[in-house]
Amino acid sequence: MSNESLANLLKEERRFAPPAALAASANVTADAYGQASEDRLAFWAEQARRLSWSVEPTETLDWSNPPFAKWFADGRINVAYNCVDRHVEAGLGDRVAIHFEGEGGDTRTITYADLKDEVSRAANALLELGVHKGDRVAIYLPMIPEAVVSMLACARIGATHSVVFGGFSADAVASRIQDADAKLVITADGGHRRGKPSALKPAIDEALDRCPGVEHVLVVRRTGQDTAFTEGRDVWWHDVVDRQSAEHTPEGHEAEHPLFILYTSGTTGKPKGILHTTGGYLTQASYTHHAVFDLKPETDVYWCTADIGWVTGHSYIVYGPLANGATQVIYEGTPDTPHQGRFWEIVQKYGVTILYTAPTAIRTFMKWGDDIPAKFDLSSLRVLGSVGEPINPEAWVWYREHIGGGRCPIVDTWWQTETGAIMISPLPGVTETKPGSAQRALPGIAATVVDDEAREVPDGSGGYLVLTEPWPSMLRTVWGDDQRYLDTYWSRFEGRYFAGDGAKKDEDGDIWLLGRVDDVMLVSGHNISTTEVESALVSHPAVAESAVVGATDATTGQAIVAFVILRGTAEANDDLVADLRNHVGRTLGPIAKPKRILLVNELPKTRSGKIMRRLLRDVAENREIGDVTTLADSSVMNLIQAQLPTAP
Ligand code: 6R9
Repeated sequence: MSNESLANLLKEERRFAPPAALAASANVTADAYGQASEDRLAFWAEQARRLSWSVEPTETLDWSNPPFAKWFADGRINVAYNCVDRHVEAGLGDRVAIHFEGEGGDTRTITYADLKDEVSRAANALLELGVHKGDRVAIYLPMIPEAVVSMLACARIGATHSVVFGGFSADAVASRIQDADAKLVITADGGHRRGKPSALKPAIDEALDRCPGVEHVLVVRRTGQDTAFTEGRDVWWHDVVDRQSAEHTPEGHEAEHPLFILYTSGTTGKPKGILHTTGGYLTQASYTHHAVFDLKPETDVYWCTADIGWVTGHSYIVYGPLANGATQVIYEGTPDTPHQGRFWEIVQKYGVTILYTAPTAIRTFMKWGDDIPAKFDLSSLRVLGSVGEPINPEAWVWYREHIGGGRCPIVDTWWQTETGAIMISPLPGVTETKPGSAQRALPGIAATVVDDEAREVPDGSGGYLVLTEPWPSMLRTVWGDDQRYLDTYWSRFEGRYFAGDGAKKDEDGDIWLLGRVDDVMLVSGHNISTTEVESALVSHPAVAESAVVGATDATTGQAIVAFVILRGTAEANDDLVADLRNHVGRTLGPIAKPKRILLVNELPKTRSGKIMRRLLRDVAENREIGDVTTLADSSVMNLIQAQLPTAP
């Protein structure tokens, strides 16, 4: 990807300085960069001291057997104690930890004292069900407080959790349970989605036919729908957890004890079980949450809209915010139930000050129209975050104006399941932000962009994103498959972590993410990133969202095919399509003009909102559609195909 086209395409010149008041009282100032670069390990050792250890570590990093890292290896720590008990012991038991908002409007207010009792009861219940330190527990739950409680209960007793998205099929669940060899499954009768109860337990019943290692299923009653029970195996949460003692003494676990496994699908092959451990993970999850969101736990109300089944839910709903004593909102449902202003109603109701969401959601809100958020009081907001995909500059500016009232800094946070915590992001009180760029590695993190030969590219050029130093919350391996860990992440470039993302550095050295390298297109010998063509399309006033793929083409190698969703007000016709092609040509240059533009109402997305371009490539190349099991809604592909004209 040494081509000039990557570097030169998008010109984004808007700049936004941090608000003066925020800068003046920011948790982290520009000094942190200097301090960390002077002595990176001392910097992380200091961040580890933000936590309470039962045995303070004297070692920071053991990198004697790279790339198998050990952080804080001689320390002992209990993650649940750090997320719950220590706040209660500090006299903050009455502080709200979770404002839970059910989709149907039912609510629960859970203080840190309540959470401590509930996590302790659940920990005692796990022990009674025969779960011991080192065992694996699969969690398949909707977005309800019991999901948080279950994860913390596992962490408390040293059981390793594997959370599986509540939308995955029985097959996907079964393969993950088998791979992790889980002993217990925690699930619910169902959850509320789009105004209806949606069953979960039947998928577990089906999966468990193939998982003989599972001894018990602990079932939360959420919807009250009819639920089949297998005698001797299945037990209700309210029967087993509620009668337990609220006393449980947390033991300090080894810093490298496995905290969780989280499966990431990748594009091919069986899902990889990404393994995270205890002390380093919590250190970086907690520090980055404090630094990137500028959390003031006494006054902020934080809301991360991610699902718990995504790494974002692990690090920025459960571990980071709770370790920092945050008050947060957890919402069960979808953004348009019962109406398209639901998110803004929640921000207004709870006075949310920090909002962390995904570009896919922001583009959906753009499509629904500016008038919807305008009906609500969003003046409590002060910091806005984005995660999951590159955010198109136009969506960034829309987020800033229509949600942030033009006053909130936006932190575009780049990271992965594998990195465990945020790696590249602006700091809200420090960075002059640029729409569409994640900008700079955080203090203590080393990232750069290299070419095919592993040479660092000069400013103004593109290539592959790599991480050049180990970091505390890095994955430790692929569960049960060290070789796959080496092959996937550490063999492309000697001694450097290969993230699999394309990126460029601008003239200031700031980093722009360009999407997965698998998605980069090669058109007449030019590398063109799908992200940049998509951003050019989204910068047209008629476009809400787009997905771009390269389809095999006899003359140009690949041809650009764009799938476009229009904004609510735009009218679809041939003139508009011609105008969109020309708009891309004007913005990026003639080489980037899509050969075909297809107007659609939906795009295929994973449960964390990432566009699955692979499936669109199948459509564009008139092939049979590939594996759709990780789609949020597997019917989307039928809808798209039904809408399309037959290909020329
Ligand atoms: C946290 C998370 C990781 C992949 C990553 C990249 C994309 C995430 C991004 C971003 C551009 C950002 N990604 N954040 N791309 N800008 N701010 O999403 O983890 O689900 O494992 O996905 O998501 O392609 O490599 P995960």
